[in-house]
Amino acid sequence: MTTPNPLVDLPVEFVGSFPDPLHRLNPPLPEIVFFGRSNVGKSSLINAVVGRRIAKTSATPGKTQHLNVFRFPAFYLIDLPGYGYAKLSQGERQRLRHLVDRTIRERPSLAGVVWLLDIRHPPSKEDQAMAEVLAASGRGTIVALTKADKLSRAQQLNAHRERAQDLGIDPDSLLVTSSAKGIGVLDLALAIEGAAGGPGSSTWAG
Ligand SMILES: Nc1nc2c(ncn2[C@@H]2O[C@H](COP(=O)(O)OP(=O)(O)O)[C@@H](O)[C@H]2O)c(=O)[nH]1
Ligand SMILES: [Mg+2]
Repeated sequence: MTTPNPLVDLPVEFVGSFPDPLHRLNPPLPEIVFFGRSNVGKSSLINAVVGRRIAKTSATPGKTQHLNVFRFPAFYLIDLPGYGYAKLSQGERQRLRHLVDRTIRERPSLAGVVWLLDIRHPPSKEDQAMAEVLAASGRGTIVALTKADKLSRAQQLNAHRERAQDLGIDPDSLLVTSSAKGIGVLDLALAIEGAAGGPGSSTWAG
């Protein structure tokens, strides 16, 4: 028997969309945050991992400017706006960077961060800036490499190693994923379930 995805049968509700990175949620529960570059496949991966469409996917990126919060019985999932969208003004980009930065550094109940990077591309300047924010925050983080189905199996192995080198981290802390093909989705769901047991119980690399 294969392990079932622990998240797919949980009830979930949309709590709201909040511009304040420190917006307090009631009741306070552990929070898992998803973030990454605009168009990296964040909404698709969120939907794949929870087994239903809760996050809006879009071919026109750069729409969400707020924290979108979803309540599961024992934790919150927070969908952060994608950064790095080229068509945003300098001021808007800065505002987004600031929002992501403060969310990751300062939210008191953050139990885990899922950071998404396209498996095919080296981290952009903004990705690198985010990597620094993450490292400085000491938050338990999973790096999900997205859209693996766009590469052959051999290319995936290569790219996995290259992205680990780019980031200067162990390949084992990178998770190869594809929401289109379901690759890595169960592993991510299990990691989220583990981390959401509470900030103290997280076993994610910090
Ligand atoms: N081939 C492939 N395409 C994907 C995958 N995930 C997302 N996409 C596509 O990438 C685009 C952006 O996806 P979306 O989830 O909205 O990205 P977001 O802006 O990061 O939320 C859409 O056209 C998706 O269909 C994947 O795993 N494989
Ligand atoms: Mg999205």
